[in-house]
Amino acid sequence: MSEKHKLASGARALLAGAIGVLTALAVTTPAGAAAGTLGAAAAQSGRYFGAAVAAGHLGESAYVTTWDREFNAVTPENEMKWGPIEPSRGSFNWGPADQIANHAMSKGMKIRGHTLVWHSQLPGWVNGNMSAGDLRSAMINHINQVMGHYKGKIYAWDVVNEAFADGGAVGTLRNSVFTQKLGNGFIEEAFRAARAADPNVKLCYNDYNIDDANASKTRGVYNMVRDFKARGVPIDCVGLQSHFGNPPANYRQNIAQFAALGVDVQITELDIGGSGSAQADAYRRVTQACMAVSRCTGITVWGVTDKYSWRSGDTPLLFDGNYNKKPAYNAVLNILNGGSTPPPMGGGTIRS
Ligand code: 9MR
Repeated sequence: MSEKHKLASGARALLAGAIGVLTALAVTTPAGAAAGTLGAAAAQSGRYFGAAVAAGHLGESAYVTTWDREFNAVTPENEMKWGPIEPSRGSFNWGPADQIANHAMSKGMKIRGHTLVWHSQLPGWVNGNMSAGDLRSAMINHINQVMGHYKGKIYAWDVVNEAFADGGAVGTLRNSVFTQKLGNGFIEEAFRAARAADPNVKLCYNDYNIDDANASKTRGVYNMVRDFKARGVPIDCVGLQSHFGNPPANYRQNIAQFAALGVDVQITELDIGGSGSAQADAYRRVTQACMAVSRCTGITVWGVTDKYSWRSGDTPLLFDGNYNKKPAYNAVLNILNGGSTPPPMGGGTIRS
């Protein structure tokens, strides 16, 4: 090889090395470098950042593009609920839920399964005319079939959703067909059935208005989780839905107190009404609270864009109706990237 050729091949090797390094940097995003999307930023601390997605909007390219670009997790907004997925007994409508799940898997996203046992969005055939035995076998079959269909594909299931009452003494459950027929033990029965159906998925209890560390509804759920842990009833996580006006001042302490029981905490349906810097500030405090507790494993916002939110009049999400990033988006991204503006620890109201 001539000197000139040696030089040229040396330069090529250097260049290849440099490209290799650059590629590695681009793929792994080293600590300290800011990631440009919510999912990538959350992944730096081993967390996910998800959105609730509805199959009915998947034909809208800006919707899917925003989902794919920004989020590394998804919760089907309605498609896995008992009514939509088992509209008549033993006959399952997998199509819309599969559409979301297949898309998510093709992008390597985590999927939160929502939800197996909930008093709302039940099919008409689940009702008070059933005997206790019949309702029990319908519930267990539902858990087996749905968890079986998605075995190996789901990160965490909301096994039971919104079982606690908003008022009454600590620990009071909401009156439902489940409490009426099966008694308060239906929650435990559902969790035991879920563990048997799939031992490898995280099993969550999910609810709203359990964000204030001292609220009586929160105490009820806390006591249940502590009791489940003490008696070996399977439970792996608590979902704080977090449909806010404002996060309570003790939100971080609340996350920490659940985590201390030996469960993960996930923020599962976050949306915060408002706009501009006030909304950005509230989102920042929520994100900081999760980042402060190692067992807070991820955040899901309850929709991609304000225009399709269940409370769209409150403009509660991170992207406006035209998929523009809002100030709240930048606030969340900054905190996920390790930004540390101290939060004003003001109080606030909780949306019911
Ligand atoms: O966002 C969901 C909306 O499209 C449905 O009409 C509604 C039906 O009850 O459920 C909404 O999602 C709820 C979630 O499943 C459970 N927590 C409260 C959410 C907002 O109502």
